[in-house]
Amino acid sequence: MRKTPALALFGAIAQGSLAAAESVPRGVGPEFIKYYKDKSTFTCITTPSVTLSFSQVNDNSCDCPDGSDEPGTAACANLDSLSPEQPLPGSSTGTTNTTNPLPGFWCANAGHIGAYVPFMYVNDGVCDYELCCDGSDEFAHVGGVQCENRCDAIGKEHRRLEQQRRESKERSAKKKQGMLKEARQLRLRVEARIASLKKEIAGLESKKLELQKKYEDVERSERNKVVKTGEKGGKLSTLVELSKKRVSELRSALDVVLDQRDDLLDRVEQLEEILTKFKEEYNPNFNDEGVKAAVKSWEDYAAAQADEKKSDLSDADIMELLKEDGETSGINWAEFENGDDSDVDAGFNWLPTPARDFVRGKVDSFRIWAMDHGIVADTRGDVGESRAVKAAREALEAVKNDITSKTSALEEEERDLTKDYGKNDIFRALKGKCISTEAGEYDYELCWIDRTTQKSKKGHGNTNMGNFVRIDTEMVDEEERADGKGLGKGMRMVLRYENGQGCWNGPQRRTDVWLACAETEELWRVTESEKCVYKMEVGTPAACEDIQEASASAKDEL
Ligand code: MAN
Repeated sequence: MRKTPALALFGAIAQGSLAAAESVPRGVGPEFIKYYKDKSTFTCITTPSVTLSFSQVNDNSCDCPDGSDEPGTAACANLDSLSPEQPLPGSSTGTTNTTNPLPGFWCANAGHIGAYVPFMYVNDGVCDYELCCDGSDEFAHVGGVQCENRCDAIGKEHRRLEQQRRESKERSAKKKQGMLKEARQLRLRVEARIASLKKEIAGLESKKLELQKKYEDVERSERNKVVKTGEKGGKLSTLVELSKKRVSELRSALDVVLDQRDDLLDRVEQLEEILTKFKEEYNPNFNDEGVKAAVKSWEDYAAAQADEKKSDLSDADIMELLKEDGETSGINWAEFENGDDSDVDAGFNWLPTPARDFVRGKVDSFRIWAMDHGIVADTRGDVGESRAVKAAREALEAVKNDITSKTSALEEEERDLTKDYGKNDIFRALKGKCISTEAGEYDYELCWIDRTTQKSKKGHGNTNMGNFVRIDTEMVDEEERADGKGLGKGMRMVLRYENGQGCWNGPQRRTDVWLACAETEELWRVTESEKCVYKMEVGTPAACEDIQEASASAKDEL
């Protein structure tokens, strides 16, 4: 069977039953019948100055300069627009520029679809069933050729395939609808994540301010402690424990000593009374030197006692010292034990709270100033960070880290929203998915909106063939493939993947991914059109027409 010429003459013309009518000369297509109505004369279609007798129509002799008098023979095939270019000796025009207004020999193909056959195929002894399933182009049976009418079978098969194609188109369009829905949901999810990240970051920012202040306060307060708070059972708690015990022992001892003092004071008093009485009642006329010396010593003692300054410590003071420690007296040990310990606090326990805070502030500032000016030892870095400062700092850092990671997640999501995912975001539904095929010594992989990869089957590692940059559209004009796995004709989306691995002595690899409609994602074939420039042909429902678009373009074709 002859190969179909590039310009297929399948007309989008309704079945040519009229052309088959007896009154119409053989080979006239429906839209040209009007030129052949007059049965006495025939006027050449594009050269109306030439009029012939109607008997010259289809007389196998090319009489019209435009060949329109031979719609049903190959006599004017040399004027066929499909004929190879040639100087035509003896041609009435003498040029190849004349074109036959008739597109070819009309084959009515009843039961299938009428079509034009190039004039040069008429009576050439070959059945051209692809164009002329009714075999009418071989009416002269040249060389005994008999072309039976196969239109019933061919028409049936054609309709079956058409039906199949239509159903597949519908399924693909439905899949596409599903993808669009998924893409919409994915976009909404990204938007929701952005909104919630923004909210979380705002919350974290105010928490950060709080924690920053808290950290500064704690650090400031901790800097001023004489003894830094250590771990449980560390220096301060041991010191507090020992001090408390020691103070309690000293208080008990003071109590005992106080009792002993009172006893001794009683006895001194008794003795002084005895000696006073002795001094008053002794007889100075007895010249007893021993008695005289004793009285003199007593008088000196009494005089010295009179001159001696009384102790500053009153009994009331001593009683105050003997009171148990607590919030309102002595040392408030609980403050130290609870970790809320400040050396200055202990000293100012007796002050009312506002006054104590004021004094504490002043002392703090002074101490820091003194440390800064080297007047007192700077203990800030010596002991290391206290537990309270560490906890405050770590809490602050945790929030800062959280803000950093959430901000970069937010930026990532915002970038994603501005990315080109194609019309109606359709490729969002394919994000993160990959398809592959093998060809020669490689496996090839396409990861949607990400990258293309060439993988050596011999274990030589993977080669990046390009990273996704954008979506373009380009025109293609390719023969339909029988299995439908081809680009066909029309505008097609092309996904550009660029800046892949450098080619030895050449550019960076890149891939053009051409898309055509298919029911499922499939990488049909990969070719390397020039060194390190790859072409992938891919089927996907994303490239299908929508149901409405499909029916609109079908109408256009009619
Ligand atoms: C490898 C493959 C080929 C490519 C050459 C270029 O063999 O990536 O596709 O043409 O490198 O050197």
